[in-house]
Amino acid sequence: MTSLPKTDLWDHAQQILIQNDRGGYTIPTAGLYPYQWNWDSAFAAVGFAQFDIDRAWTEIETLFSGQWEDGMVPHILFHKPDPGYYPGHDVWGGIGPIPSSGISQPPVAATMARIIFEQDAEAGRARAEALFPKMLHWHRWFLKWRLDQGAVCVTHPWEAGRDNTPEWDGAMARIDPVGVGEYTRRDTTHVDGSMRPTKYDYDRYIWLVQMGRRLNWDQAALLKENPFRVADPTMTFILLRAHRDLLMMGQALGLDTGGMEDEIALLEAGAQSIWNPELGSFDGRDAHTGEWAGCVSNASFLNWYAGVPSDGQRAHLERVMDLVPYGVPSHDPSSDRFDSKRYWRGPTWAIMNMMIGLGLEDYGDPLGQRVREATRELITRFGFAEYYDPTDGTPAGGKSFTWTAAVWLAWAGKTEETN
Ligand code: 9WN
Repeated sequence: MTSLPKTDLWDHAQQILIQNDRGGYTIPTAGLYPYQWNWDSAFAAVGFAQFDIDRAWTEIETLFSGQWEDGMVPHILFHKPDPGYYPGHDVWGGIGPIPSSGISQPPVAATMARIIFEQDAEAGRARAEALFPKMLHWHRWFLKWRLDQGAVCVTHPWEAGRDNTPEWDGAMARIDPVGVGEYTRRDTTHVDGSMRPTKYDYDRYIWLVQMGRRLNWDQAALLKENPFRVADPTMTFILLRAHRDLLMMGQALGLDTGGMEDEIALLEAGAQSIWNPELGSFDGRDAHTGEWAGCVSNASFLNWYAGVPSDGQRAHLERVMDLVPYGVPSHDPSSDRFDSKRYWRGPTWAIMNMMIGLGLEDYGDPLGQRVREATRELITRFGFAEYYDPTDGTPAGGKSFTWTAAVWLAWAGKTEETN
């Protein structure tokens, strides 16, 4: 495998975004993921902002065109039917203005919007102003329905965007997917099954979707019935960071930001509530049983991104980075649940690295630079894959992947001089 010159990589990354553009929204990759995904779009936007600022805003605007009346922004918008993906809108039965799923995804959008706004404060002012109340409504939907001790819970493994992380193993084991019926997966027709979640996982994913649909996605009813509710570092840290960024954007725009500081304080307390003292790490906590997941995952390292520094967490990060050449692994390589190829049970993901790295760089911590360089090397040597085996860099999952290209353009492909 030879290294590509950096200039070619820049062009290649741009081409991937342009090729995956479906007119106002970007698909993550052709074939495997033919729709608009929520957090993928937020990263796509910041990638577009590096060469087409107008298109960057449009990406986020299209995402919010699917916002539900209660404020929820779905994790998938099915703009045009596509038989290549399962489950589609016929299974989800989302109830918003655009056919959609019924769950959300980590709210990265306000953070990326703030970055774009800072680049485009004058021309982009009206667009930022129009997005602000929609983003606030969404954040408050999480605050209303998803808090446990101030930490943000996920109600489906897909909601965290880290589908099969070992953090969900305990909560998943309590689900008996009775009556789920026959269904045909499409993901394993696009990529090797050894890189994807198992049938055991999918039965539970689909069972949870069927339950949500039966309850017509009524959050109060789901709160009572849904057995899957885990206080999650991904959601907690990302919402905390997003709310800080939204507050700053609101202040810069002179908008009403009343109540936001208290909400930030609540989320800060929530972040402390997911510190597992035995593990000495931020961790998932089952909101029904109070049990810890016992996982040092790549989401555990989003604390700096959220403005929550921790020496103990830093020691874990150095440790896991020393264990594999191409970190940050999604699960601790010293754990017996580590699987270097299976999706969120080991592989390295560029977007997670970007958030971890940006957070550390905010604190002037040289470890941030180490994460950025590891990501740069990974992409330079192995291309724009969906994710990578952290033990040898093998590219895995979908190819020509939007968010990996966006990470290159907005962060990993930049040196300090080009920042
Ligand atoms: C389910 C699109 C999405 C990402 C998620 C990733 C994967 C979907 C799937 O792909 O999830 O949402 O079908 O596997 O886990 O983070 O947003 O790239």
